[in-house]
Amino acid sequence: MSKLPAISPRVFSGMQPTGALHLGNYLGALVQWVKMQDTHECIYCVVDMHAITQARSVWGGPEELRNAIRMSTAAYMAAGVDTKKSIIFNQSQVAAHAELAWVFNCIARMGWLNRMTQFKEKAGKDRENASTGLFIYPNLMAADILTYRATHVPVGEDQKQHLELARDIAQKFNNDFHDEIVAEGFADGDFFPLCEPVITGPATRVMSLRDGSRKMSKSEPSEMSRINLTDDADAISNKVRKARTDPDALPSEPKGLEGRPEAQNLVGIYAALSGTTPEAVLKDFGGAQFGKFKPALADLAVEKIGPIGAEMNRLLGDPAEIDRILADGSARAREIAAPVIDTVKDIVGLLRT
Ligand code: AQP
Repeated sequence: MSKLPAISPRVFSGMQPTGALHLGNYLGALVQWVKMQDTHECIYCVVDMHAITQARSVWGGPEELRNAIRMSTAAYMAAGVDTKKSIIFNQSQVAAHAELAWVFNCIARMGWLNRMTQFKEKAGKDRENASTGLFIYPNLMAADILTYRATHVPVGEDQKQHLELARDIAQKFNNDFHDEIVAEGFADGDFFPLCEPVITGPATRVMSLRDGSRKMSKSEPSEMSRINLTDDADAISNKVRKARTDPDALPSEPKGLEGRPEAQNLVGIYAALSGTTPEAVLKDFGGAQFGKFKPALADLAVEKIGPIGAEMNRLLGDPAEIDRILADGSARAREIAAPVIDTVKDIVGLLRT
């Protein structure tokens, strides 16, 4: 009989160390992560095993990966994740993620994975050449969450489909092993929770500054497409000033932004950074040209993002301390993960001697 406690509210989320975190990661997820610490037990992961599912040219190589793991850790902390309250660690340090992912590779169906739009986008036209890791990425993501039997997952809009898949995997595991789960002492047959996506950050889909139809992304080759959390004031201002726009003035209501993706994106960023709504922004800037709006947005972005970059640089000045924080977080995460993966092995029949 398992000694695991009943499922209780717990938050899990992660980001890939594929480069510097950007404004989209911040507004789509990090702001919400920080907020949820006040109400939930939170586990935040630097998902380094996910990073290597992409071509080496995307994540760089071993030295770049190590640096990016430390940089992501510093970004989480600089944005406000408190390591006394919450756990921060890197995925590869807790073997249970990979072990549970293998079980889920045998639970998830090919047809489910074939429908994942992120795989299609990341694999591009050359699907035959994509890594198998990229294809089964959502199974590992489900394992990340369910290793902790987490119930809430704060993410940006782009992760919605992967979270639906995580729910399907949890449900199929609970169904396939119903009798064994009950025999382990989980009377209702719910071993894994059906985790809830929390897609409520201030801007759940921030778009590229160069193309309003593409999301802001770490792996986009153009640096001008995104504001990195490490950018200094000059870089932030320059990127905002050069952001693509159309020639028209701003409308006085959000309805007037339809069909103007770049304008909509910049207004959305302004609203998110200032803690207001697009309506309120357009009340102030309706009728203004971008020549007036962009400098105001640049000042706001420097004011809000600049201090995060400065704090990251301070934290990165002591890499040994970052490694210590990750080691401590991994130990705490392993403690939660161990009885879960042991019980999964017992349920499935993977003999533990
Ligand atoms: N543009 C975005 N707007 C809002 N939220 C976003 N997120 C990512 N981009 C945006 C959210 O940030 C979290 C971490 O994402 P990730 O690192 O796991 O990978 P991703 O979603 O694939 O983000 P990137 O920046 O595009 O990374 P690469 O280029 O490495 O693939 C998630 O919660 C995501 O929703």
